[in-house]
Amino acid sequence: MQKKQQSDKPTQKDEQLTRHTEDGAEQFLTTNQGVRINDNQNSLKAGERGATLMEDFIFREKMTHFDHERIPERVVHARGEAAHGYFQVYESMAEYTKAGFLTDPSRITPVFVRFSTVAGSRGSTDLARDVRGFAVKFYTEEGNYDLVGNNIPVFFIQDAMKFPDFVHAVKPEPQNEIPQAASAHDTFWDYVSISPESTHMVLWVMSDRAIPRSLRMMEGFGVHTFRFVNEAGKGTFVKFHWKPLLGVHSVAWDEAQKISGKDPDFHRRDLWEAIESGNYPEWELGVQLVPEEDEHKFPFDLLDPTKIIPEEVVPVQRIGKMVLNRNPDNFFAETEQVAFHPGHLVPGIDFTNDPLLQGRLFSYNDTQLIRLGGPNFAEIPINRPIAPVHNNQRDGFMRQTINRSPASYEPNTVAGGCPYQAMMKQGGFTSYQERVDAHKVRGRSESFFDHFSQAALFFNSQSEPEKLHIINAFRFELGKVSRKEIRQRMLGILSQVDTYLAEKVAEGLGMPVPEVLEKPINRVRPADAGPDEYEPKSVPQQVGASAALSMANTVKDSIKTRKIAFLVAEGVDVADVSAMKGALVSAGAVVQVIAMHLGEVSGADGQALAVDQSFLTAASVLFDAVYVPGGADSATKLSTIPAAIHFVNEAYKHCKAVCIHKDAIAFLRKTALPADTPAAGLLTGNDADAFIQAIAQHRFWEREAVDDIPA
Ligand code: HDD
Repeated sequence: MQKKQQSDKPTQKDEQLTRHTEDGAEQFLTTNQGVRINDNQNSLKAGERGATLMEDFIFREKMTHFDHERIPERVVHARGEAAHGYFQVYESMAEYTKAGFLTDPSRITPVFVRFSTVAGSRGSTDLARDVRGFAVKFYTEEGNYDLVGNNIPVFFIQDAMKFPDFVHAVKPEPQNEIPQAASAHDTFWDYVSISPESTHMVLWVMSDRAIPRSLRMMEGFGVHTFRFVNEAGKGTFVKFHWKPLLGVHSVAWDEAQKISGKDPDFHRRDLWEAIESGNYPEWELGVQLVPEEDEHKFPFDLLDPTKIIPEEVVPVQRIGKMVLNRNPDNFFAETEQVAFHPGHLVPGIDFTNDPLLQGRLFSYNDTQLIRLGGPNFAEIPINRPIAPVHNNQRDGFMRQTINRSPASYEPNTVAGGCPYQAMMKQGGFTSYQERVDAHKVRGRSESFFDHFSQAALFFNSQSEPEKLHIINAFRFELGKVSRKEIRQRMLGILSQVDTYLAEKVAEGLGMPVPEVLEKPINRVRPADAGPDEYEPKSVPQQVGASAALSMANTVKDSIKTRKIAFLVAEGVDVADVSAMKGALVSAGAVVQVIAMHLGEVSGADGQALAVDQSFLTAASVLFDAVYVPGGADSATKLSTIPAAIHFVNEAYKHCKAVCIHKDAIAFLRKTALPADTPAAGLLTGNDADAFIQAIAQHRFWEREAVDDIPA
């Protein structure tokens, strides 16, 4: 049951951060030592035309700081954006976990969430075909808990040992650092074509999930199976999900590529603007719970991060809501310096032995040491817990805390034994007492060896347009691969997933599907087997298709925050513009008026209409729908503007809702849109309700069946 959420009251974390902020308003400019600066334009010189003096401490301080402003970008997930907010659980989950933020419905837990792409550098485009990072830091009363997930529920590899190789393969190639933020190159496809365990994830990455319409419209997943632990010490397996209240929506691939040029900050801007305008992004936290006794009841291993538990098999229970309601004050201080780590745990949640998760537990802390410059990064304001910190860790670069105690060791008597260890009942963290009885081996369980069944489950669950997009994505990506043998091997892998998929991709590549599957060079093997004894297995899954895997079944009941372009020229019917705009805005959409030039256009009745953007700065790919309002003169003028015709053609090609007032039928005839036959999502008239309903559908993908729009 959903409970009323809290307001915009500052959280405890907001208040803590405020103590570290400054804004310089009404203040003098000073050095870092607080000395007021009298001239910030000129260095100190030996004479007006003379050399700069070494003693110019003001110049030296300013320049030295500047020279040291950059820190290493994240080795993966370098490009990101973040926001503050809060989380609240609907009802106590105490039956399964003792985590305070999941058991007390009255608790407002502050969060900081960073979204990211994986492969690109800090300055790369938002619309890369890529996985999106979805990292949530919960500042709980018992310490920080980080849920460091992605928008795709599985991963490329099963063991963290493979992560550096995988990342080297997907990153730009080492000889020339090409391509930026793209997997469409030889080394990525070389790697995955010989690593069958990547197949399921590759299917997801070739799907529209990898090109979201908005960060606010994507799901999040913890990926691994984690463990809840209740007060009695009983464990329950748990998979985490974030379900966006606006539904899961994506753009078209042609559109994504164009957005990358028109506005490479598209997702970052969208998130920022939504929060600034009070349209706070919201997700429900979902959990799939599996009793420990059921661990082996699945046709896959719960510890294998390349597998999902279909929602039809274990339903997702929605247990709470997260709202993002505040943009950061400073990108570097907050978004860049935030340090996530799957090992940031609180009592009530624990790990499993998923070998990918186990390796992550080492990597994240290690990477922060180089990225943030030393072991005191937890003292950076954005990383500080709201729970008090007391321990005997001391010193190191940039230490902030002034520890007063005479003892920096424990046990001690000189400080009265403080700080004390906490017993379990006092909130002390104790690891889940899993029984382990095994040999030490370097190898993998055979229960991880089914690499294709869930890839097939994913493909079978897609709607026809989604399948087409996957096929086209493979054609695009493999089309950029220069080595024929890599394309060939990949077709072999696809033939193990779905014959139709392999054949359609092969057709696009002008190559046959190989009749005999070349044995993948997969070095994954059971500990006691030789390299040649490995064979992927195929295990029947519990369901053949899962509705939750298709975006066709997502929420389509709202046009909140959707951006609608109104194309106008002199002579436009201003009353019609106002009526349509009024209806769309009341339904939560954002309307922008686009004309040949900025300023104003005069309407048919002489009334002036303000213009938001010209055709020079606006592009159809930055909008969700288009309206061409009434006013015969305006429509006639638009018919002579190639940019206006292109705008509508392109919006239509990308399957968006298009509404053309009946006064503008002549303009419609100038476009490549069908003027005389009905087409899905193409409305003629000015019926606002019908237009709103069409926009809410997000896209009319069925239009792609007729690919005759030159845009
Ligand atoms: Fe990772 C960053 C998510 C596997 C090693 N990872 C990073 C971020 C996200 C993820 C969202 C960005 C955090 C931020 O915004 O600062 N990573 C995942 C998921 C994985 C995964 C969902 C699989 C389920 N990662 C993974 C493995 C390793 C790493 C197997 C290494 C063993 N990941 C890192 C890292 C990064 C990182 C190198 C780079 C920057 C950072 O940690 O802080 O340590």
